[in-house]
Amino acid sequence: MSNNLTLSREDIVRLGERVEGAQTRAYAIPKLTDEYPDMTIADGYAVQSELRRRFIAKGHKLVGWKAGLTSKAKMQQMGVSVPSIGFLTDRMARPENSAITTSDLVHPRVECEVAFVMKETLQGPGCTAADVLAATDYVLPAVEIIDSRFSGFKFDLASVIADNGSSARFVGGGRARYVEDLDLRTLGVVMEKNGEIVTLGASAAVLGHPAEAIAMLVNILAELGENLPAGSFVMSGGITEAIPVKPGDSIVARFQELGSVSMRFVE
Ligand code: OOG
Ligand code: MG
Repeated sequence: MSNNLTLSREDIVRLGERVEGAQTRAYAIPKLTDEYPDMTIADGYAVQSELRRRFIAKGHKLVGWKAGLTSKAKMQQMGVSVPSIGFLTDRMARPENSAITTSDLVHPRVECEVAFVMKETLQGPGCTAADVLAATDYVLPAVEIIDSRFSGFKFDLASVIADNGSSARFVGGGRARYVEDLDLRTLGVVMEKNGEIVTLGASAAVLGHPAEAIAMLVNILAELGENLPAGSFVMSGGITEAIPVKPGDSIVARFQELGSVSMRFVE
């Protein structure tokens, strides 16, 4: 990491516990930098790794990773300028067309993403978009349900990384396609909420090409001492801004060439 650790081991464990409590019991907490103003990006990842360790110790399974804050729309919406990564577990996955409960979330928002399923393990540093495409089994459309545990969805980069990039739920679906059959830069996406178009965009919004976001993720993983295993499910980052949802809302994300992903929200 370019930034050094400023937190002690005890601070990291304490903050990991605090974030886990907020995620598991769905309550908002102040951003961590209110208490630790010197927190760096490296500190954020140290807390995120502690959170991952705690979940895995409780039997959650790591199924993949996500890139976040990779599009201008997302960076502007959240007021940050550098992308980040987070982990995904089996407990976060929800089936296509399912009813997703909101009582176990703080203030959920939905965003459209291109997801990759890997057939070969990737190891950084130096991973490129071409490496990613060669290691990809297929891509599919996904909707990520993010839920910042910080009051008002207000945070800075160190805090949001510690909160695992606001990861909460995700839904993959639509049509799986091979990357060689698509131009991944130019896929259009439209999100409908209750039958009305609420946001739209094109996949190039994600660092110019979604595979660039996955390459960046693999290179950050290398800094954390991790690789991206074959079989991983990886989301490349929200293409559009994230849209708030509440019980009663139904969402359809329509992707050019990749079909659509639907879900509805209940109490
Ligand atoms: C951070 C999560 C970012 C994305 O796709 O950009 C993210 C947030 O906006 O709360 O998942
Ligand atoms: Mg996302």
